[in-house]
Amino acid sequence: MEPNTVNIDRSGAAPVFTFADSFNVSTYMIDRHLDEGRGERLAYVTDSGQVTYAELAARVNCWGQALRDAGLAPGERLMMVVRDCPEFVYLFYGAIRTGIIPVPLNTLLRTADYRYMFEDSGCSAVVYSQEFAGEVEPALAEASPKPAFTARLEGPGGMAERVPSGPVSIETHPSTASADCFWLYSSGSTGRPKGTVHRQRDLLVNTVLYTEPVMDITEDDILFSAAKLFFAYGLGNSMNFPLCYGACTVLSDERPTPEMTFRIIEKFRPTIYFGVPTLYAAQCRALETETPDLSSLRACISAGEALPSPIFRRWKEKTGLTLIDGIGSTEGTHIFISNLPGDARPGTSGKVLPGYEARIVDEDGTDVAEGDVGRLWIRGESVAARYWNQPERTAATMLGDDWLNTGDTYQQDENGYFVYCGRSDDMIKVGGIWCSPIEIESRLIDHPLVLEAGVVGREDDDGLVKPEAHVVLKDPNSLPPGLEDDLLEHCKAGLARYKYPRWFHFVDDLPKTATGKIQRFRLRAGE
Ligand code: 3UK
Repeated sequence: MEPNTVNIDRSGAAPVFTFADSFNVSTYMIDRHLDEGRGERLAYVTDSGQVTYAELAARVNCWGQALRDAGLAPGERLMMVVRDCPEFVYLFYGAIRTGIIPVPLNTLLRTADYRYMFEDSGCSAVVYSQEFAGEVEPALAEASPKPAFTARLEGPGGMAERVPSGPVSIETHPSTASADCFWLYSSGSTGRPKGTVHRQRDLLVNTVLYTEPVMDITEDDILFSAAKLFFAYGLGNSMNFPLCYGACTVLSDERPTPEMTFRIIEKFRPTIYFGVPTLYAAQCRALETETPDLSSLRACISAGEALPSPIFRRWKEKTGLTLIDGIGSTEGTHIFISNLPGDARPGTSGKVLPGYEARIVDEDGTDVAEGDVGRLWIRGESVAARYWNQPERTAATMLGDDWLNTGDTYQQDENGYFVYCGRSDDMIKVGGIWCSPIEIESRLIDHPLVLEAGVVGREDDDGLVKPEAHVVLKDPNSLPPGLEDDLLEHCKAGLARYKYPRWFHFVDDLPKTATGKIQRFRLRAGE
């Protein structure tokens, strides 16, 4: 086989992938479109401009060259704290082109989070959008050791200025389908985030296995994801899915709100839209008084947290469109269990996509009886290889033979649809983004009047989970007026914005184990 090619046999029940011995995924996702005559078609559109596939391919080479010129070598990590813009894609694929490992980071994090990730990854470079300088630059100042190369994306001396302007021809770094390609950081309930190491093949395999049965993207589609590129969900939606089929993507760095999404949909007329349940709920509320033109949409996807069936119904009522809920994860690359158009069952995550396998098991890893609740394991060729430098957590999650312990509990209903029953750890998903209860509790305990705190997820009126805090005061006999507002401000100031508790309860003590660990399951049960 020609280097950097893949043969995808779609004749059987599930696609079968055969990769060339030498395989770098950037050729398939970027340059192939020129060979297939799509050079003049649009790859990206934004409020300020557009990029064709020919321009995209040229810029990926230029940005790859700029990374090389900055002294980065194959295998070294490039941390990206970058807003949604075409340069994100130039950096990501420019790095892969040259064998550098791109690591997109959540742009909503705080200095301490960034410092940890810069140190943990042993990265050689950090590139960041200037709007995140306030959190990233102090992290760089504190980090030890320091990355050798740092640059803002925009502005004087920024990365965009270092990129050669003329066409460059650059050798594609020889890699293999199972070699390290990119990382994403994934949060855990205990301990710090984990660098999740993905292979060259993962993003391509996942794109084919998920999107072909669910939305069958063609080069005539226009995609729009409210979830940003830094999130594994958005990374597929706005980058790997369209680039796999030569489709067009709308990018915006604006905060996703109902108004923003409606404006973008009316202006750019996307055919496929990706959101999270929290946003769909807000959009449904906005649709009670507004009537935006959503007629361009043919598919609406939901993921990141469980989709409550009332929101599925409201969206259908208001727009006539069926929400397609599917469960994916950073470790799985993207969605592996999904509903299908024409076969969407509200209140479930759907069925296993062909090419993936799923098991629901008990604590010993034995399959539970049909219909029983257990832990969800999935298997497929897009599952991450390992966590960076965390052999114990790798062993507990990547079980070998491409099996992944998702950390979720599920059961199958009588028709085989997978029904989400919560996490098997204490982690909370808020608007599709992780919150560790321990992190929120630690912040609360930092307050001078707080003795201890227990945080759990609780459903709001829409059935969406938000953090709820149970707080024990140092002086249980005095509850100063305004303390709740004070704690709220304290949390908002010290945590990523979405992590603040929506409810506070002042209690005399917290349920604990004999060894003093908070029993969050008892708090959840309302004890
Ligand atoms: C939860 C869901 C119920 C579940 C993601 C789509 O969310 C993504 O990745 P993360 O690593 O989190 C994974 C965890 O989130 N979850 C996600 N989707 C659903 N729970 N129903 C759902 N539909 O706990 C899972 O283990 O942040 C989502 C595509 C790519 C992704 N990375």
